[in-house]
Amino acid sequence: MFDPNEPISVTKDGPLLHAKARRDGVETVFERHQAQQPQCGFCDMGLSCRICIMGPCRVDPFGEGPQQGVCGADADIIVARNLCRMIAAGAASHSDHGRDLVEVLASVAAGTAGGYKIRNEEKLRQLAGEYGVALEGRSPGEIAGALADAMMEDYGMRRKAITLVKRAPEKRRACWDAVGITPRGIDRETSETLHRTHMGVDNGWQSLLLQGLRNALSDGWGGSMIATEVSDILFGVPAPHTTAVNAGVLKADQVNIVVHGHNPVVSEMVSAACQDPALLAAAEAQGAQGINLVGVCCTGNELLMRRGIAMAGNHLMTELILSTGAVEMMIVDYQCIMPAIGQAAASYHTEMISTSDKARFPGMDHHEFHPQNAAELAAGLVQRAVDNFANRTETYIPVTPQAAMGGFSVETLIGALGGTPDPLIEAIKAGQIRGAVGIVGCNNPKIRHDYGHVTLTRRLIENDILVVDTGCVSVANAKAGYKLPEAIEMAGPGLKAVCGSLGIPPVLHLGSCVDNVRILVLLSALADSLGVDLSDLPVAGSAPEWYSEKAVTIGAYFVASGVTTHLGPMPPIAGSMQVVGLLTEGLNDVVGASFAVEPDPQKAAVFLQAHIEGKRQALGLDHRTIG
Ligand code: BF8
Ligand code: SF4
Repeated sequence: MFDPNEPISVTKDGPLLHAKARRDGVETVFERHQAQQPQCGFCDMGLSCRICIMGPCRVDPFGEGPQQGVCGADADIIVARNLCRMIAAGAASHSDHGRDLVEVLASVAAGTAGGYKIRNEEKLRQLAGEYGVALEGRSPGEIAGALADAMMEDYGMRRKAITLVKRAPEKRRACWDAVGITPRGIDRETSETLHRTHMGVDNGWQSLLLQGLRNALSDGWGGSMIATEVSDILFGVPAPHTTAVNAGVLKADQVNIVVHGHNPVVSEMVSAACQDPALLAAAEAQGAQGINLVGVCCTGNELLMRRGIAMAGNHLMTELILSTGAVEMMIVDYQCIMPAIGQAAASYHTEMISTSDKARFPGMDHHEFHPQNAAELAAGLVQRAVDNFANRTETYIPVTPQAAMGGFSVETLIGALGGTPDPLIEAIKAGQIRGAVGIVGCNNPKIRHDYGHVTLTRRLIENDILVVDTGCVSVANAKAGYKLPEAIEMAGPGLKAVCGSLGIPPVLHLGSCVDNVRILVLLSALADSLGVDLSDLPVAGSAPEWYSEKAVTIGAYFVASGVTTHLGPMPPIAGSMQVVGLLTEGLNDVVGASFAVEPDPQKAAVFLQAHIEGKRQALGLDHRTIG
């Protein structure tokens, strides 16, 4: 476990701002984590159940106490049910985010969405084609309306399979059909998981876990994919940008506004308002040199990907950046926003604003964004942030920003390769690039902040493995300097040569957590070009510091898609060796991939390398012996 006597983070800004927060008497996630020790061992192993009120129950892992809950559920059933409920919650979160975007798309089509518009007609037409929407003689608005309707049907129960599973290689779809885990409807799978895990429904731990995989697939190839694609239609397809990261992106002489959360529906409107000449003039009248919008967490990633907007930090930095005293306003939507953050802000002049009808927080002012009022509301909030500049006292911004390159969509990546994935495939076949790993997910105070991400990434690129990242990992790696074209100097010779010739860094930022679907689409293009299944590719996933239910779902849809995935923290399944066995071994025979758990990123790098070399060998490519 994390040692409280060591610095909380491998970053420079983290420990400095943590010390400042402590001087200011602000309690953070690190102190609260410490105060929770020791955490419950039953829960940690997945052996406690509070699904019904005959309980709560727990199973004794040492075999001395009860081995069944009041209803008779044993360790295997309890562990499997708990894990499936985590997957359902993660899928619901991403997919509900996707639903919000579909609603904005429908409002744009109806002409009731204020400042939103279709920014990328090409993507609109492409998606509409995939959904079988007629294009002939229709305006973009009409196509958008029909597409939104068709996407809404994916959420329901009218289809045998959600539409975008068609994007997966044929062999993968055949595998899902054979196992019976092709997702039918996005909400349907989440709802069925909750049904099956109710007391007295599905008590087969294997059949429960298969439903968990189907539910996860309904997110990866459904709700999250819709979230990403509709965001691209409404806000543009990301293209590479140079930007800046770490707490140093806050500016002592400007009005600083931070957006936090996940849905670009809010942050894009705030971004537009920050460029309003009248508001910029108001800022100047307050003595500020401008309005500086920065992001944290995934809504920041969305802005960085499309607009090159700077990122102040990831999950464990969200409270700490407030201790700079330089934030006039933080505007949040939903997911990963700690309920304590309003309390941290109360020690400073920072105004905290919540915006979603489904997410309230203590210590925040609530101003609900809807497509109809978003532009006006965003402008009003930015004005309020400008006015708050006058209340600022001293600021403490102890670092200078780190430059980074972000904004790699599948479209721009394949564009950079000359319009086809073939050059990447050739580099893999030739062994210059051994394979690729998608490193994704969160921070977790159980692990030194960003240590898992940057250590694993460094080891992989040194060994000629291309890294793509999303979510909070992407900020960690950007802060470490891995996202500049010059970072090829840290890479092995083959990766250095390939990235050098393309002018790209060895670590590519693919976006927010819903954007993990970009990885699925990219891998499908590679698999189709090679004529193989996703599980044959020399690739893997990893979540070295994951904390959230969404991350469990992402890991599960990666594995169900054939991508073996490493986890840093152990999921709460150790109470059932049957469940552990199925997830870490047995799934190889079912979906051609499995989970691996290894908290030490150095050892995880060796495991991932060995996995990639094993896949190379199976493909008949040159391979190395690892470990
Ligand atoms: O969706 S990586 S801590 S911010 S859950 Fe959250 Fe994890 Fe960060 Fe984004 Ni994803
Ligand atoms: Fe206990 Fe069974 Fe109820 Fe769970 S579902 S709380 S194990 S009685």
